[in-house]
This record gives sequence, structure tokens and C-alpha cells, in this order.
Amino acid sequence: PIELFFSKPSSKPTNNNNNNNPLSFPTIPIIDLSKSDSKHLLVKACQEFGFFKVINHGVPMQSIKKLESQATKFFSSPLSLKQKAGPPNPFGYGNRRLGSNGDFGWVEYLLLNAKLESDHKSPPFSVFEENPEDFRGVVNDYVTSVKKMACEILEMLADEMGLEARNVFSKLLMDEESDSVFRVNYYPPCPEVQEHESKGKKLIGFGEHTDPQIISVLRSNNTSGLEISLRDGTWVPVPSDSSSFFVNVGDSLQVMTNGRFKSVKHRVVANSSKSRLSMIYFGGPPLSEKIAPLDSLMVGEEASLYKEFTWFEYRKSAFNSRLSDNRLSLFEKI
Ligand code: GA4
Repeated sequence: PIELFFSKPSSKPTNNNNNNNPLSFPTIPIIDLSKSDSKHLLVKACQEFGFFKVINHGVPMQSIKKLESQATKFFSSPLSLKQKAGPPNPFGYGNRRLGSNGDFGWVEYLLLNAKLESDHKSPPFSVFEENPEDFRGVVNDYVTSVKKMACEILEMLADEMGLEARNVFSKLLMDEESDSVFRVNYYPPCPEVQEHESKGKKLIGFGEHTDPQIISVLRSNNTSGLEISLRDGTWVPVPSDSSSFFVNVGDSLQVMTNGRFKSVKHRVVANSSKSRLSMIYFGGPPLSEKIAPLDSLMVGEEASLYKEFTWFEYRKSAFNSRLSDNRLSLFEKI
């Protein structure tokens, strides 16, 4: 039922912001990766928002455009063809249903293995009839560049925090066993949006949630929809920017920094006239990895805020949760 997709009326902007501009939204931090003095701003953004925008990111526009055009072609194919690439268990095409516990959204998507050598002969890749190998190749190119950027960011963070090894975080993504995922979301335009907006409701494309992994790197076309939640509960719309990337802290990075960095709650609201296409790389650790605050980060008598768990345990628990659950709360020490 369509009603399931609607949120409560969204909160108004507050004057509780960081640019002394009453009644406007705070500005989302912009990090220029080509500047070495961005490290300080990066750490600040991870602490305050768990979210930032990245410019001068080094990902070739050609690689982005190739993926965008392949994905657009796929999502505009007949439903019967797309369904051959589904259901997403764990990888493949999905439509409306999110996860396995009854969450719905106004969205279609492809969930893919971010492991570069993985097979292109079985679904969802095999459904790209013209040349499944080509699509895998385009995904591989894109994931390779985005993963490199994610690792650079994680190394700048470790550096700025004075951690013993600058690769403490990035080595988890670089590990051959890294459990990383790649996702392409397609949000079709929805004519009913306007009617509901007049009632103060928003049609939800992808419901509010935090990402369980370490770091997520998102790129979208020029259609807005993404919103992040501030700690006071205000929803802040993120203006789209197709030439930049948006990065968010995942639950695992929040734990590894013992709560210094915040995994940000976010959602996507539907658009009445334009389709939104986003592609997200979720950098995760190997399944056997213990997720715990880094020793070198703990000061004095500081105690871990979290119980011990492996990524396998956390992932399993996260995938058994509902989108809007506070999935980390099960692992917090009381
Ligand atoms: C959110 C981040 C990634 O997209 C994802 C999502 C996963 C899914 O779509 O199957 C989850 C969601 C995400 C968190 C809670 C569970 C699992 C849907 C859901 C209801 C692939 C992931 O790793 O966690």
C-alpha cells in the first residue's frame, strides 16, 4: 500500500546551525581532496555530521558517465527483463522491497558484489544481454576509483587523529576478504508527490537508516532527494551535485572511533518530475574482523562504549533489522 511510503511532515529549519544564519539549514562541509590541509575539516565533519561532500576527488568523469548510461539503460528496460536479474539474495535487482523485513520505498535498485573478480556469467550481470562482461567491466572501473578515494579519505582521517598506522581503516577495504557492496538506486518520478506535499507529507524513496559498514561513497545525477538527519532530529536536504561525491560515516566507523565519529541517519524523498539515479559504494571489513574501538585512540581510562562483535555478527543483526531501527543500540554497553 502506497501509504506505507509516506513520512510524517518534515521538521522546519531551525536556527541551531553552524553558519549563524537564523532559520536556514547548516552548510554541509565541503572537502577538497587536492588540499592536504583538508584533513582537519574531514575529522570535524565526521564528528559533527558524519557526512560531507568531496570535490577534486580524482574519479574520472568518463568512468562515472559510462556507469550512469549503462544503469539508465538497464532501469529503462521492460520489467520482465529486470526481474530476471532479481531477487536480490544477496545480489541482484530489487523493486520497492528493501531488505527482508517489510520495508518499502519508491525505488528500484541493483545490489552488486564490489569484489572485482566476481562472476559476470550469472545474474544480475548475465541479464545485460548485449554484453554482461562490459557491464561488469564498467562497474569494476568505477568501484576501483571510488574505493581508492575512500581509502585516501580513511588514511587522511587516521593521520589527522594521530593513529599508529595511517592504514588502520583503509586496510579493511583493501583486504581481499573485504565485505563491500555496490548499489545503484533508481528513483522513478512520482506524480503523486505534489498532492501529498500539499498535505505536508513526503513520499519516501528510501526510508531513514544508517549504513552498517565503515564508509559509504555516493554519487547521484542532478536530481535532489537525499536528506540527512541532524542530532536534533531536523532533516536537512542535500542539494544534488553530479560532479561531486557525498561520503557518510557508517556504524562500524562510529564503533572503531568509540563514538567520536557519528554514523549519519539519512533518507531519500521522491521527486514528482525527475528520476534520480545514485550509485553507492559501501566499504566494509572482512566478515571475521573484530569491530571495536582502536586501542591507540583510547585516552586515559576511556572505556569502550560497545560490546565486542565481529562484522559477521553485526552484519547478520543489521540485515535482520528494519530500516529505521537503531541497529547499533543492541551492541551498546549500558
Ligand atoms: C543500508 C546500506 C546498504 O544499502 C545495504 C542495505 C541493506 C539492504 O538493502 O538489503 C539493508 C540496510 C542497508 C540496513 C538494514 C537492513 C539491511 C536493508 C535493511 C532493512 C545493502 C546494507 O548493507 O544495509
